[in-house]
Amino acid sequence: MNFQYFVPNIEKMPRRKLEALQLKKLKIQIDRALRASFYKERLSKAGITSSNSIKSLDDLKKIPFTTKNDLRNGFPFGFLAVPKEKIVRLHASSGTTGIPTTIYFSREDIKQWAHYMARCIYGTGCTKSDVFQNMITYGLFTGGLGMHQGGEEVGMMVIPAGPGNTARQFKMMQDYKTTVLHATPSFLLHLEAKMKEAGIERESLSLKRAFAGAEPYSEDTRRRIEKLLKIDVFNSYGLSEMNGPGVAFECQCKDGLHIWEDGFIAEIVNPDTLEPVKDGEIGELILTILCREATPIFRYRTRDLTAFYTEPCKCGRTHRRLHRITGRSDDMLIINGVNVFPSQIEEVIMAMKEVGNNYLIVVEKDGALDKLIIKVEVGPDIFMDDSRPLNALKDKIKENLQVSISIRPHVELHENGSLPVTEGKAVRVKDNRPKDV
Ligand code: DLL
Repeated sequence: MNFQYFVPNIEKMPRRKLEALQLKKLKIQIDRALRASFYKERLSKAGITSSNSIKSLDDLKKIPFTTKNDLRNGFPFGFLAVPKEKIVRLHASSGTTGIPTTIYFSREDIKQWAHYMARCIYGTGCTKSDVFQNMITYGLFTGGLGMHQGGEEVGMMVIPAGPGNTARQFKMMQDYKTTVLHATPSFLLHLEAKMKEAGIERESLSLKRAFAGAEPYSEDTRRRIEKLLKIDVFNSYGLSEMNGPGVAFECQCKDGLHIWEDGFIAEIVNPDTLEPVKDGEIGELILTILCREATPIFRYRTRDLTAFYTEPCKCGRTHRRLHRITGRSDDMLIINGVNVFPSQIEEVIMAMKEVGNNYLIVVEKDGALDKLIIKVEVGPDIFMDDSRPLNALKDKIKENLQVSISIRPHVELHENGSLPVTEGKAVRVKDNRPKDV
């Protein structure tokens, strides 16, 4: 196979040199972070008052982990390490408390992000001759703009399609002769089903590849999409706290995701003891970003479970590979690529006085897509035989939830006291999606 490299001298850098580069960049990040109020306090407490306190990569361990809660507590500007005038963009994701985790970018940060993203895209075999239909959400979510700017950096023609409306997506694929797609794996499967329904011949399209990420999926799902759509599918991993997509990506070998170690320091720890696991063992991924000046973050607890590969990759890249994410160490649900914490749903439902004390969150597959169903008990004063107030209540629950979690769920109302009550810890979530990861 003829492997493609965007920057071969970095992508194939000997490990010793790569680690020296990481140390150099880590020291720069420390000096930057000391300008942010959150880290000024956190680092000083850990005895780190300047980059001189960091002598080796091992010294990173002196810094405590950073959590999503820390980011919220630092909202809105506690993590900001540059003057506000240097910020050119922000991205944010919602969370358990309604306080968004917000990441700020300088002009240089956006350039860096586009660069890492371009490496990912080029490494799958794409070139400037490709036509890239970006079918993921734009806006505060990082998937749209993140991938978009990477595609432009490679020189591909980027179609900022956004998600949904499959008929329009097919039209664009035909009109512009799209060769590369980006979507969640569930949307790619949905697309295939719609293609059949619409009677579109696969041969009328020019598709070659797709990038699929933002939610967990199995090797079987990848194969299924590849077979049905007759394309190569590459796994793409990232999270908004670490820019978004562009953290780790599969190369042409499609065997594990290379994590760009000149841009990120990756550790994998046992989520209970927080001690490092051996290479090859599954644990929680911890990430430190080295390629962003405006919002430095050290040792972020991603909650994603994965393992390092022990063998080097056939492609010759020296940056280590991660196994496909196998799950999370917290209760976050990912529904059609959107992150949802059960506590967000609870907060909305329990704030409504017409609602009773019990509810159940059910997630199912509806074709290829995920379906969120909220079963809610009505309050004791509401009668189940009067449909008008019931319908109004259903709509109100849907609307309030849409505002909070960006998903309009299906809502089922149940008589007061009729939903099952478990002894001991309440079971509030039933995730009925097949566990094939
Ligand atoms: O999902 C960024 C992204 C956009 C990645 C487009 C890839 C493609 P968040 O909304 O902050 O950011 O969600 C991050 O999604 O911690 C994982 O739990 C999950 N996730 C992302 N990619 C994958 C993947 C974006 N390839 C959270 N496999 C992460 C499994 C993934 N889970």
